[in-house]
Amino acid sequence: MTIKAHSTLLLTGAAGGLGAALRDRLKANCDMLRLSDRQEACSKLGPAQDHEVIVPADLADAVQVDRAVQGCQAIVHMGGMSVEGPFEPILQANILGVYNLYEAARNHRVKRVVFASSNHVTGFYKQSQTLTPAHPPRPDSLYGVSKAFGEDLASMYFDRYGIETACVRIGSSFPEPKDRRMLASWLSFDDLHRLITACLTTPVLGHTIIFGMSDNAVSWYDKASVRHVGYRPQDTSDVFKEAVYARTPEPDATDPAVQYQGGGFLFSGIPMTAHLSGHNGPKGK
Ligand code: NAI
Ligand code: 15L
Repeated sequence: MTIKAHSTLLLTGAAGGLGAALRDRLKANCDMLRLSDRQEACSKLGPAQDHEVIVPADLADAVQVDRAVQGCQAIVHMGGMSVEGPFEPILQANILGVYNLYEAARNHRVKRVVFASSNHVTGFYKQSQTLTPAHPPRPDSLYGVSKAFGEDLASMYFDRYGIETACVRIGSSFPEPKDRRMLASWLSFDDLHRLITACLTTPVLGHTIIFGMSDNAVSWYDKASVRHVGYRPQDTSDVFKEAVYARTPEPDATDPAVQYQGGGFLFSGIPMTAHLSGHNGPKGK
């Protein structure tokens, strides 16, 4: 299968954790990989290597984003605030930022985007539930809301302008699961690349929502719902289970961070209030 579906591919958030993991892997998907991040973060990238060009851009700056997008055929959009925090930076990077990105994509006739959405779009579902993309969003944080906004914006740009997007609700993509929750949400870097490759190469993508996970034994998502793009995960968190159990305490089943899919994001950022009876917060809060 040819995976070099686009000659110039833009990777935003290139200096971040997933950007670093994808940098070498995505070179197989294009002739020229354009790496972008904020100016100050671009120093982490070092010099551009073969088949790379570095174009700094703050997502909140429409002119800079337009320049980064010009001449690209597809975008892997990893840039933005990746955790919960104050509203202003989320507004700038994730809401204004994703709008600027799609406006630039429209302006330069980019055909396809892989958007790093997040499991926190549906973080207020219980871990006992199995979700499909048809479940409505239940964001657990301002961060989750900003990702839901990006998904809806992508839908509008598909319906109005035909720009195809895979909104990949990434679970927890790290070298290995850090805790028991991540045994369900883990996505290996290789599977992330497999999933992005599938989204970039499938003949018809449309606007689609995909839960991005490895083939973990425990899953909160219907595994069949990712098959339409041709993604077949090859890794599993199961190989880490014993080690994770050994180094982490028995979870408190009454703790909402254990009951809900969003885990600790339920209690980060804006305060949880008493009206959420039954959501009493972690012990001591
Ligand atoms: P990260 O925080 O390591 O990287 C994000 C990058 O975006 C950083 O290099 C940062 O400088 C850049 N960025 C932030 N604000 C920006 C702005 N205004 N303009 C330009 N660039 C800006 O995050 P990570 O882990 O690499 O995640 C990448 C993407 O995947 C993020 O969008 C995150 O929300 C999403 N995601 C990641 C998950 C994970 O497990 N790593 C899980 C779910 C979603
Ligand atoms: C995310 O959306 C974050 O970007 C990442 O840092 C992890 O915290 C992940 O979700 C998670 O839920 O584990």
